[in-house]
Amino acid sequence: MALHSETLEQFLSRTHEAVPGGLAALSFLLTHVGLVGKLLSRDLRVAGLLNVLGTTGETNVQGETVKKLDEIANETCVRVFQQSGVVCALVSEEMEKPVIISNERQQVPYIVLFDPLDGSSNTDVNMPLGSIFSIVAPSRADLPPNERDLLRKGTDQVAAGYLLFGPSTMLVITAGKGVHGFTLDPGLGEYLLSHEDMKIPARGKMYAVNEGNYQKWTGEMRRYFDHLKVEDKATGRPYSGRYSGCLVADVHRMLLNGGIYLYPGEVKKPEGKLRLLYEANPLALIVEQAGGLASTGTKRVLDVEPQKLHQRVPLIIGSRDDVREAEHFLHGQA
Ligand code: AFP
Repeated sequence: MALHSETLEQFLSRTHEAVPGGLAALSFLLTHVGLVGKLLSRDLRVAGLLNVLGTTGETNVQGETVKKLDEIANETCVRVFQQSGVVCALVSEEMEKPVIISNERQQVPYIVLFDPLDGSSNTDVNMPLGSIFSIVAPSRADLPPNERDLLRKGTDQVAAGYLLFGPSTMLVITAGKGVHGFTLDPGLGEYLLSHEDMKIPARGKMYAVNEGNYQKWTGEMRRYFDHLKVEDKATGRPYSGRYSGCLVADVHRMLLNGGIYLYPGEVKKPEGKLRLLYEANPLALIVEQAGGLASTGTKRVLDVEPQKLHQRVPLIIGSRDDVREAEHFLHGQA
């Protein structure tokens, strides 16, 4: 099969060299995100044969059961980013405290906040999995990062990306100049540009939500969800339901086909389930860069001022018109 497209490295050097002073360090970091994808893809492809399925018997800072693959993915991320030489701190869903990386080199420009393995309930049943990455720059690259450097609004991100471990392994990234998708060619060991300048349709015909939570939702959320099921050809309703158990996989589908993913606040859990810093923010940046929206139901996700490292936030994300319509209901205006 001919090399029909650019590699990740070729694309980054072509698109970033135009930036005054270049973004060599950011490009270098993004290739390390790609390396994480190659390492995890290799492990996941044969997970059933490596005795890495099932749980470790531990629970993480979220109070969730830790799967063996959660731990392997986290260790892989920490090792790769520590060795990169361009990362001064790491925040992970799987680690209560941040890892501050002391570098003999003074100018260490980036902090990475990540969910090493999204969709853990899928690990043992060979369903899609993902990894999510948010990249911010510390206030000063010559001093160790402080808490203010870690608790950053989503608009402060310099880049974001996700890995999707599906039938193919994909890396989708944005550095503020559009969203670009790369597909891993395992034979070459290279990511090849397969989805340049991804744009999400203004409206879709699909929703991704855990309908089992219906009784826990607010009246406004139930009314929105019931609205999606009413027949109305002009607005493509009733929508189809697609829920994979992996946020990355569902958001990726929305990016390509349009639609909306919701993990809303509940009456007893208004903050929702998903984490702001390393799930909602990076995916919100990607979806907004592709022309979509990401809301907590009452405000733009990227404008939320973080208070705690592992804080949760309701997430309504996807096509522009779908998110706006959902907000209309959730504001109680419908
Ligand atoms: P896990 O990684 O703990 O499986 O959570 C996955 C996730 O964060 C997101 O990927 C899914 O969309 C959502 O949670 C599934 O949560 P429910 O099982 O409560 O629907």
